[in-house]
Amino acid sequence: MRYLKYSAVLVALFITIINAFGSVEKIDISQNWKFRRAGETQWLDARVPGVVHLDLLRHGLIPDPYYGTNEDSVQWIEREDWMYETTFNIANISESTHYELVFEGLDTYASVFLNGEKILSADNMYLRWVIDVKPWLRPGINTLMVYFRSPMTVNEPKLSRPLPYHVTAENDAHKDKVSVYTRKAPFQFGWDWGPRMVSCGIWRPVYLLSWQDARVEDVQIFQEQLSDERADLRAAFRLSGAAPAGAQWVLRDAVTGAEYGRTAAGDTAAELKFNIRNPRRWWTHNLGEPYLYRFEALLMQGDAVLDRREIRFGLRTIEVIQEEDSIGRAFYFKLNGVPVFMKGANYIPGDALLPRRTPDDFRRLLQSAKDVNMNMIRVWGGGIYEEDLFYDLCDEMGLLVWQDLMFACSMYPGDDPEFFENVRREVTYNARRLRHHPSIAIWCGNNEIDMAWHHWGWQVRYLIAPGKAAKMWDAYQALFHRLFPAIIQNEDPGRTYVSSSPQSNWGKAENFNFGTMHYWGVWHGPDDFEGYKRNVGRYMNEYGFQSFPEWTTIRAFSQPTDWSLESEVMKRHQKSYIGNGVIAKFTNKHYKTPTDFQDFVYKSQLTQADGMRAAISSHRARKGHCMGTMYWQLNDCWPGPSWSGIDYFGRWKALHYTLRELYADLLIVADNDQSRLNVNLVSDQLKPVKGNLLIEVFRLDGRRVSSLMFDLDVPANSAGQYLALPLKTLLKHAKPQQVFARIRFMDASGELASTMHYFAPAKLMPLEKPELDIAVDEDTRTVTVSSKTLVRSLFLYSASGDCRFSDNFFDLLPGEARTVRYEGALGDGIKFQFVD
Ligand code: BMA
Repeated sequence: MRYLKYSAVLVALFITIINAFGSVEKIDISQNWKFRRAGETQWLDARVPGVVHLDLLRHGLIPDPYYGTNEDSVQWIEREDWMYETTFNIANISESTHYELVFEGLDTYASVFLNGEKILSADNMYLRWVIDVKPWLRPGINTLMVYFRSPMTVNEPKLSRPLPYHVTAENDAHKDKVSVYTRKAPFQFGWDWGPRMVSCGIWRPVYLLSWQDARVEDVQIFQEQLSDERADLRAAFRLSGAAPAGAQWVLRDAVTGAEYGRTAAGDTAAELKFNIRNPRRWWTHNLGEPYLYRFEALLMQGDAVLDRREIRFGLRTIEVIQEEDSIGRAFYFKLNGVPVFMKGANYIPGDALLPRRTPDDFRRLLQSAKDVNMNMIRVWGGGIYEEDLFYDLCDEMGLLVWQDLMFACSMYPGDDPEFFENVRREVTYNARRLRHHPSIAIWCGNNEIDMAWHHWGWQVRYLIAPGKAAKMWDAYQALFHRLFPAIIQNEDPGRTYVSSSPQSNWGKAENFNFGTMHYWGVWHGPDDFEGYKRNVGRYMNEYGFQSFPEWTTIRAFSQPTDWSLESEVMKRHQKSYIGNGVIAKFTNKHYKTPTDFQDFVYKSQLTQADGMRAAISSHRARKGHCMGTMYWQLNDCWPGPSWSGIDYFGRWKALHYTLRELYADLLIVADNDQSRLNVNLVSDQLKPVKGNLLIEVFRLDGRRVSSLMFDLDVPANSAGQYLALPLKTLLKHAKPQQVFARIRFMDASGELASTMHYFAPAKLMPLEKPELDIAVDEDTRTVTVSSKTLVRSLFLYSASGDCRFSDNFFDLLPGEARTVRYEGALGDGIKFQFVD
C-alpha cells in the first residue's frame, strides 16, 4: 500500500535541470539508476533516492518485510554489498565552469566512482557530500557508480577492540552489535518498537551543480537582539569559489522586495548587520502566530544575479531555565519571555525504510500533532536529523522541536579519533543546516546514556571492569561534555545544549525534583497507572504505555489465524521484552475480559489512553513544579503494537483522539478519593479567564442526581485546585459505579472546557448494551449518533472501507446526539465498538 504511493510520486525524466539561476545550474541525477548485488552480473532498475530493500521489494525479490514474520527473511540483505550505477550526459565541459557532485545523503559505507575513478569514500548517513568532479567529468556520457559495503562486515572487526562499547547496545537486535560504530540511524538495527532493517542506498537527493566564478554556499541570519521596538540581525554569507570583482550581496524582503542592505561580497565570506523596526514575533500556534520573515539574499554583479538563496526566519527568544530552587532544580522553556508548559510527544522516523516517507506523510503527521494542541515534538536520538521539510513545517505550524543529536541508549567510541572526527563533522553540518529554524528550541546530546550508565546497571550487567568503565566514561565525556557543546556554542550560540535526557533517574521520589525525567515505573517498572499521579517530575520528557493499532492496520500485516496474542506474528511484531503480556494485564485490570481479539485490541487502546490521561492530567495539574509533558511516542515506523498514539498508516488510536482534551489550553482535571471529588483547572492562556464551572452527576440512564455551579476566575498561565466536593453531596445515595459526572467550564460565549469523570473503573460499571441510532449524511459526509443510555468510548469504524472520523472514542451521554465528520470510504457501512 505504502509502496504504491512511493512509486506514484516519482516522475521519470532522464536528466532534468531542476534549478537554474544566474550562472548556477542544478542537474538532477535521480534517473536511470540500476542496482545489483556485488558479485552478481544482472542489473535491475533502481529508484533514487531510495534504499536497497525498496528496490528488491519493487522487483518482487523480497516479500513485504512488514507482513507476518517476513522480517526474518530479509535479514540476509545487510550482509551483502550492493552497487548502484547510472549515466548522465554533459553536453560540453567549459574551462571556466566549476562542477560539483552533491549527495545529500549516502547510507552509509559508500565508495563513489565517476568514470571508473574513485572520487569519494563516505561513512556517515547524516552527512552531505560535495565533490569537485571537474577532473573526472567527460563531455558526453558519464558513468556514476556507488558501491555500498555491508555495515556488518565493515564493523565486525571493531567488536574485538579493547573497549566493548557494543555490549551496551541493548536495542541492537543482532548478536554482533555494530550499530555503535556505525553512523547510521540506530533504530534500523532494531528497537523495542521496530524491525531490524539495516538497509543501504542513496537515500537523499543527488545532483550536479555547475557554476562560473562562485555559488552561494550558505546564508545564515543570526538574531543578535530582540525587543518589541527592534530586532538587530546579522546576515552571514558564504561562497564556494571566489566572488568576481565588484560582486556584492543584496539582502531584501522576499515578499515586498524592500532592501535591508548590501555589502561587498568579499572573497568567500561577508557579513551584513541590519535591523527590523517593530518586529513581529514567532509564537507557538496556541499562543500567537508563528510569523516567519522571508529574506532573499542575492549575489549580484552589476545588474546580473549570479546566485540567490531564500531563508525563512522567525524572531523569538527561547530560553531554557534550569535554576536551583527550594526543592531541587527547575527545567522549563521561556518563549519570548513567557514560561511555556510543553505539551507533546517523542517522534521517531515514520518508516524504517526512510525514503518511502512522502511530503504528505510529514504534513499529515505534524498536522495531527497540531490538531490535538501539541506545542512541542521531540526528535528522539535513535532516529535521524530530519528532513528540512519536517522543520519547515514545524516553523510554519508553530510547533517547537526538542532536537536530540543521534545517539541513543549505548556508549560510543569517543576515544577513537576516526569516530570522533566523523561525529564532529556530522554535528557541525547538521547544526549549520538546522539552526535557522525558529522551531528548534534546544539541542540535546543523547537519549538516556548518562542515566543508563550510572543507574541502570550497565557496568555490572555487562561485567565491564572498573578500568575499562573509566575509559568508556571518558570517551562519553569527550563527546557529550566537550565536543558537542563546543560545536553548538560555535555554530548556534543562541541555543541551549544539554548533554543528555533525562537528567534525573526515576528510581527515587526525591529525584522528581531535578530537571528532565523519563518515568518508566509504569511499563518497565512495577507501577500501575496510579504511579503517574505520584511521580511528577520537573519536565516529563518520556513515559508511555503500549497498545495495539486498529483492526484495519492489523489486517494489513496478518491473517485471521494470527489474531491472538500467542500467535507467532503478534509476538514478533511486539518488540518490547515484556510486551503483549503487560498490555493484557493492564487491559484486564481496567476492563471486562475481552470477548475476542478485536475487542482486546480496542480495549488495549482505551487502556493506553486511560494511562496517558492519568499521566498528562497529573503533570498539567502540577504546572509550575512540572513544565513539560512529552509522552512516548507520537508515531510508528512499521505496523504493530507500540507506545504510539498514531499508527504506521497514520491512523489515530484512542490516545490521539483523547489528547485533544488533555492538551487543550484550558483543561479540567477531576479526580476522586474515597470521600471527595477534587477539581483542578489548568490554563495555558496568556489572559485570565472568568467563567462558570458546572458539575452534573447522572445515573447511567441519564437521570440527574445532582448539579452544582461555581463562579471561577482562572489566572493567566496557571494551574490550581478550585474545589474539593464531598462525594455524599454529589452522589447522594447512588453507588460510585452507578453514576458519572460531566464537568464543564463555560462563559457567555459557550463551553471553554469539558471533561467526563467516572467514580469507579469501567470494569465495575453496570453498563447496558447500547441501542445506537446512527444516521449517515453522505452529502455533508457526517455521521450522527445517539443512545438512550450512557456509552463509553464509542469507536466508529468501517469494516470494509477505510475511514477517519473527526472525533472518535468519545462518550455518548444518554439522549445526546453527536455529529462527526468522516473522510475516506465508508465501505458497507459503519460499525462500532463500545465498553461493556
Ligand atoms: C525509552 C526511549 C526508547 C524506548 C522507549 C520504550 O528508553 O528512549 O529508547 O523505545 O523508552 O522502551
